[in-house]
Amino acid sequence: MKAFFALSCLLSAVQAVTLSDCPGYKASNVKTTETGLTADLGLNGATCGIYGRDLHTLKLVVEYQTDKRLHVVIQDGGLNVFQIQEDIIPRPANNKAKAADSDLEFSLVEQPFSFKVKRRKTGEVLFDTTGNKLVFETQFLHFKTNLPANPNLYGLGEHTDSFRFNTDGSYRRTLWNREAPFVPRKSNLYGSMPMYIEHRDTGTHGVLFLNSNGMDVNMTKTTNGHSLEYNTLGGIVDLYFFAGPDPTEVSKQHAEAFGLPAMMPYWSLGFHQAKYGYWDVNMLAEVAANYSTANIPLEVVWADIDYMDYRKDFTLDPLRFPLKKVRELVSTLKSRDQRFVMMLDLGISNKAGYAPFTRGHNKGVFLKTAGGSDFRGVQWAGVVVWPDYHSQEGQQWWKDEMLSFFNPDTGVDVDGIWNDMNEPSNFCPDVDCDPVAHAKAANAPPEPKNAPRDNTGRPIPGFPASFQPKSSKRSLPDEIEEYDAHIGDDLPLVQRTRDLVKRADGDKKGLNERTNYYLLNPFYRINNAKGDISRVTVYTNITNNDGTKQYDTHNMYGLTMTMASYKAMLARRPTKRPFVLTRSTFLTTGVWSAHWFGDNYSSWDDYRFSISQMLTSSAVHNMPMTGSDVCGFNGNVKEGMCARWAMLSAFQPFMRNHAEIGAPHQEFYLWSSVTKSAQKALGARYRLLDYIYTALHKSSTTGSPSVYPFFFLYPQDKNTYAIQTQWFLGNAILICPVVTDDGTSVTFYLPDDIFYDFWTLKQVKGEGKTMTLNNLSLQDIPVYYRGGTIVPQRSKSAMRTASLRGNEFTLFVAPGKDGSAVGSLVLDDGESLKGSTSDIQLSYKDGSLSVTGSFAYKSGRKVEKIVILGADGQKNKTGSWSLDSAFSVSGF
Ligand code: MIG
Repeated sequence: MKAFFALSCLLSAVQAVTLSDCPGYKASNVKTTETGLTADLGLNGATCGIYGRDLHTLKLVVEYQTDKRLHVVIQDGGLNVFQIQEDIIPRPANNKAKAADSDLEFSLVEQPFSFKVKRRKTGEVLFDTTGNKLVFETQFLHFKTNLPANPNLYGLGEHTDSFRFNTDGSYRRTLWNREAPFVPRKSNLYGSMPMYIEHRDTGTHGVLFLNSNGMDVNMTKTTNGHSLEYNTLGGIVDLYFFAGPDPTEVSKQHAEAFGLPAMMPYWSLGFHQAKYGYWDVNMLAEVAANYSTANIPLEVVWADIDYMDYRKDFTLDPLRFPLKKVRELVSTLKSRDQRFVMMLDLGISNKAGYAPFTRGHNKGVFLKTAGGSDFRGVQWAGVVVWPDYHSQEGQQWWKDEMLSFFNPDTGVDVDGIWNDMNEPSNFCPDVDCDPVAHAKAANAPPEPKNAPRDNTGRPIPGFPASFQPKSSKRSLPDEIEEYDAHIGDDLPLVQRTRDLVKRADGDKKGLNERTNYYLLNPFYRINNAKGDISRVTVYTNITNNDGTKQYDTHNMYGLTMTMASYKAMLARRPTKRPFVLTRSTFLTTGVWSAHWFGDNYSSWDDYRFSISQMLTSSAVHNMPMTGSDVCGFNGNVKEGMCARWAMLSAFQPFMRNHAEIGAPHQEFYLWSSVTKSAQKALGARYRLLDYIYTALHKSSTTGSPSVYPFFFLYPQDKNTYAIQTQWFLGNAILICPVVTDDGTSVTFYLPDDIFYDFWTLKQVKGEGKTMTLNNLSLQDIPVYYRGGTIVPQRSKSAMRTASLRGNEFTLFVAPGKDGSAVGSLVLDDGESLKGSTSDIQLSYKDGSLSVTGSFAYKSGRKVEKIVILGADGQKNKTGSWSLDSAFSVSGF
């Protein structure tokens, strides 16, 4: 008997279950109402058991939440399976639209259960699980939709693959946040965005999968189409369909449901400079002064972890960044109309005597092991513990520490916060890693150097005496020793043997089976580039304060840190817009912060990815304020590349030059060609600053993108669907940078429409084909006004955004094919959360310009020139038209 039992186990172990063996569910008790539908889904005794225990009884809930938004949920009957906490991602209200009024239509087949989402009017199928059985297990969820052949799909970030997914063979996206230096291709990166849009010439729709569990999304060619398959490590089926049909409408519907992006302060659109390895406070002053000397606008100076005492958050290195002098730096920057942003890492040192740790520990705000002790890992501060933002106390502790360290009267009066390492990244790689031994082996944290580094000996104009050099010698070697606790990227995957014995029953019992072992080693393995899901991060068996597991919430760690930082910044300056920059992201991150794409490389590939990443982020993921590290973070940038990158990045929403500690300095002023490129590009950027600001304002009030992919504006033109090296900043300015390695020419697409060269103002007729420009110097970047738009600009640029705000405006009118044009301009004080706003509409037709709208904010600014672009040159009028009220000008 024993032998027989063992044998049968063995047999079932070798007979691998495949997804097609799974029975699927049967729908019963289908109840249709005017505004939705409910049904029971059951396995009726059958099992699949492919990667765990099946849940036998599920509930389907379908809600026509608005005319344009459909919500489809499949959850366990007992509601024991993890669902994203409502305080992290509040759910959209169900406005209970009538099914009959909805643009979308849900239908189902009872057995095996499948469903379709169609466009009601045309019957066009958008999502269709026919023939693909649902699998819903304790640690595995599988569903799959059939798509047309070669679909145009975008999103499912964060990735450095093509903007439009490759449909040649099979393509996989894995969503599991991880530190991803060098932003590798075909890999999971720092953020997870289970949201895609699909574009067809008949319309665009969006599908948001509200699920934070690790997952693989596979796109595969089928006999007559494609399929998109979700395999997750858990959670429920929670789908939001956005009907569009215009692509911009999808963005707006996404934001309407899950939150409008945070409005950025005006100053944050200025140019930012950072470097890992700004070794002391003098160096920050020196960099700021050098920018002034070089006549390149610099708005914000950033301090990386260099400022910290032994890399501990909420501390200053007493020798290199003494408080008194940092305060002096901040007040000097302020007097120069410049700003200061500082980094906060996630991991908190647990060193005895480190007060933020002691306070947090006493309040119990750190993640705990099952035994109740603080769970430890390794980050820049050495052995660290992990703030648990899933508790009120955790958030309160974070806020208190920020309020006290960044206290303007006694601490550092910072303007913005930079959140790093929040994937979370743990240098202690495996579950048997001993953090103490590991931190020791990695020699973490590094000893600060014995003495403050002196500066170069050149005077630092504009900074107080204490910043001026005392000797002409540097007191430290130029080589800065690197603390490298990173572990190799390519460690082999640990092979494990598993018995794939079929499991008979699930539900509550199965959930209880999510034991320590299975939380670390789920049967289904996602394609995490780091291997096991707990590698190089907080272990997935750790329980959060609210009882949820890191297994389920891992992908939201960065989001919770960002929310907490936003709230703390708000508490510091309750009337001002917080500025937070985060590395790790999840759905809704844009509601709180700006985002950069992590540790790219000074390569032409990465230069090009900076465009596609920005497009995905702005147009699909509801994060309008993004930008890659300008000139590349890792590696040694060459002059020509940095010049091109300066030009390109001036037309992305967030513009920050940043480099790695081991990389040579790459401030724009270090090369004469880059200086010239930066001066020209920043001149244009600052003149356009209010236009960019207006685009971001529209994002934060309507959900429209800040950066438009080509097809958003030409949805019928198939040539535009894959374009990823050109973009529209706002909806009026087209950028076509040089994108070939060390190139001096660019071949780019212009649709059948009217354009005007931004630099020469000459009309260019697009013909629905590519054109090539040659002999482009390092200061040349083709930029065009799109016909049909009006672009308000400051007549003159400035070295600071504060002085820019005093400059008057010129309106550039770019008539479209029908001779008319429209635009808008938002004016406010640039920093208040709730202040008066002027939302000004500009329109031009038949030789007359009219300026209307609301004028609640009194800027005192005027339009001093109106330029009407045309085929035969421009028509100009100069005058003095106040922007504090409506006006019109005719006779052009
Ligand atoms: O493990 O703080 O992406 O911007 O300069 C590297 C040092 C830690 C990674 C960030 C980068 C930052 C660096 N950080």
